[in-house]
Amino acid sequence: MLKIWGRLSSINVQKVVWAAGEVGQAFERIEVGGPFGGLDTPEYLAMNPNGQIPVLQDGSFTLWESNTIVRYLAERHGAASIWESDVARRAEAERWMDWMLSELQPALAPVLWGVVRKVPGYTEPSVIENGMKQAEKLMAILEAQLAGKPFLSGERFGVADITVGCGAHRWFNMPVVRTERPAVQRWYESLFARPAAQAALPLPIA
Ligand SMILES: N[C@@H](CCC(=O)N[C@@H](CS)C(=O)NCC(=O)O)C(=O)O
Repeated sequence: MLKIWGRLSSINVQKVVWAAGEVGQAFERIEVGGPFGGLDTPEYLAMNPNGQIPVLQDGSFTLWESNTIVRYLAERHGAASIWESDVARRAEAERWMDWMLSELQPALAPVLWGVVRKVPGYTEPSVIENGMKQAEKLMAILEAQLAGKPFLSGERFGVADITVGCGAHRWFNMPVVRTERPAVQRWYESLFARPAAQAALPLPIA
């Protein structure tokens, strides 16, 4: 059985839990990180020297970096379902995964910290407004993409939908005023109807 290390309020853990569910792999999840601590022990640092979550253990194989774990689970256990064998189409999907890590997550994080987690230093309106401005810009890009395609991974659901879908879950469930994005909303609702998504994406977000 797979082992997934990390608290479920972490967006990066959510990606991995969702992917494991989509590829039909049973897993045990171990609560570490945030209020649970446990990331600075020699045993944990031997698994991930960054002292961060998530970590995946698949038998004797150990892996960190959430998007890489999603790719691994897809290729190792989900080739027929969420992985794309065509190189160009796969690159199109993977591009959205990298966009999530480098663009959308950094925009959403200060908003979550300010509005939901009330982290000191992030509650100033100007910090929240900057994050919202950047997030709206990115949501407009997503809207244009999803207006023409049912999924970010193309014609069928795949790894890009899992990773960016975790960002959309935060976006649609934070108490903020959002511009209407009908295509993003339709896509998010279709994702959240999936049992593996519901098992990975807690509500209310925290
Ligand atoms: N690039 C890493 C980032 C990992 C990361 O930032 N994890 C955060 C949670 S989302 C963490 O470990 N925070 C410390 C904690 O939860 O105590 C990945 O995608 O796996």
